[in-house]
Amino acid sequence: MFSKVLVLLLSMAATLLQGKDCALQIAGNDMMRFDKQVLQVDSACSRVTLTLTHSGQLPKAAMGHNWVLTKAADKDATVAAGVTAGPQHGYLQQGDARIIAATGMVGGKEQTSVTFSTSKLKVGEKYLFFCTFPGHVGLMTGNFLFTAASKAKPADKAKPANKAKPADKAKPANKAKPDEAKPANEAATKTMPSSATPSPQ
Ligand SMILES: [Cu+2]
Repeated sequence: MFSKVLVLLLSMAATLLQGKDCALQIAGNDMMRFDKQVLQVDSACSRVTLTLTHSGQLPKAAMGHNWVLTKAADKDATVAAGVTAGPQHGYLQQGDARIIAATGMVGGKEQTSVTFSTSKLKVGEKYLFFCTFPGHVGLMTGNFLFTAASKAKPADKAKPANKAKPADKAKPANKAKPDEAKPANEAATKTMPSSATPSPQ
């Protein structure tokens, strides 16, 4: 009994030291789209597990998706190298150091996941996630935000209150422009029953 409590306490302490495990979910469909354009974790997450679900029906060979994370600046080269690597390597260059994390390719109704450490990520750096299946990156790219852990924020740094704007900087009143006077009967005749006598000019 006592030892169980001890083990529990130790594991809690270990968790505190290691930071927490965080989870992200994303899905890709048959329309070549991810269901999220932005994914975010904060620096309190020491490990992240990303689960990719293919919500469509099409097979991997036709509409495969993966989820790859790199610095924004590394995206294009990573995709190009992946396409060259070909389907036998899941459209990823093996040992590509630019890749921070990547899942395998999935087809319709399949699911996969990858767990990665956030130790290489820097708050403030721009990261992108994308699919390296040929032709997909244009539509299947999103922002990956790695943000500073949210410690109890100092109560809203006194935002400048939304000052009511000085009441309508006297817009020039809509002066009825004399020259716009439409021919009076044009609009009227449209709604007028045909039997009605047009008003005399
Ligand atoms: Cu894809």
